[in-house]
Amino acid sequence: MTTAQTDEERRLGEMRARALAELATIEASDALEEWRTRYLGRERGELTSVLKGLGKLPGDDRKRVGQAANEVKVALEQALEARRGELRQRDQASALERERLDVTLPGRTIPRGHTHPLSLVTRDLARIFRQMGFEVYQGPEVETDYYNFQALNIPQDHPARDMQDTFWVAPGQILLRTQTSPNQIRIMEKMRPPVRAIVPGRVYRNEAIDASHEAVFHQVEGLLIDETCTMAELRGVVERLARELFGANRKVRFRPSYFPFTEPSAEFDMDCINCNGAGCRICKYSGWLEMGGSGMVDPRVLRGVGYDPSVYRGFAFGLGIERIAMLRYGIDDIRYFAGNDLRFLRQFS
Ligand code: FA5
Repeated sequence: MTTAQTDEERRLGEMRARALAELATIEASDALEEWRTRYLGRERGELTSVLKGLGKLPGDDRKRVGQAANEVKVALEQALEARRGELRQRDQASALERERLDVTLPGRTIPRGHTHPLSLVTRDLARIFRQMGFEVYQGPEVETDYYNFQALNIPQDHPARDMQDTFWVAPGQILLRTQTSPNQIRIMEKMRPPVRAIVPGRVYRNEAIDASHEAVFHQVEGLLIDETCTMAELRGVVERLARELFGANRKVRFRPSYFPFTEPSAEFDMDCINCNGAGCRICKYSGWLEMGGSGMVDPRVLRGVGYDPSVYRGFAFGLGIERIAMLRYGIDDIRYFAGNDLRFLRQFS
């Protein structure tokens, strides 16, 4: 038996059609939520208001309308979920499209760094000295007057200070080290003999800069202390260094010199790598290239660090690393090293 549709049933049918049509046009998730509240919301949803009115209907109608309302509710809920799924998929697809990677594009190459020529030479020096049993140490670039000068037998007002015009941090007390020699003292204070140490590092002098002088440059300090130790051994070490760096036939010569912390003192030269001693522009026609300063550690310096000079003796030397790098790579101006010109730096690896 068919029963005539109640007003409520007609209203439900119309609402369902309207709600579904609206849903199909919704594009954003906040609009979906608004749609849900409007039709299915517990407080003021249109469907809820039909359900709330059921109590007023006569028994038969109440059951039919109740069923119909439930069907509409289920249909709307399912349609809502389906639309939500569609929108989610669409959003994901457009995100993929936006973030698409074109793997056929060539990658961006990361430029490779180069080892600085001074680092290359320092590394070589460390290797050569390690082979001779020396250990490599480091010391501070900001030094006290005591370590840089006084403990090295250079008291205040000593004329030797004039040769190393200084950058002071606290005048008379703290300075940028002018040489790596303060590490002789630092090492002897910490170690008991035998000592075999080298200390490479940066040093600072208030210099007039030219093609062979920088205000910031590098030295390597060497120190050997033992019960027996002679200048012949110093010569052997320097000769081996020159030959490892510049070839097996290199000759070395010692010239008497003066340093307050060594006695006797000597500067050492190597025969010119360009002309083999004949004389050329590079060696200023002398046949020799200056390598560094050296000498037997002064007994006063040994006593100052608590070593007994009647038991221990030793030698020390200091070389300029830039000068070695210039000879090795044929560089004619020291200012290239800190000039930051990539055309220069890229030649080394
Ligand atoms: C010294 O600095 C002593 N400390 C060396 C020494 C150590 C002697 C241990 C005895 C015992 P000198 O001032 O000569 O000495 O410098 C040593 C080397 O540093 C020089 O032979 C030179 O190669 C380098 N050098 C000196 N001044 C400069 C500069 N302005 N620019 C670049 N290299 C420099």
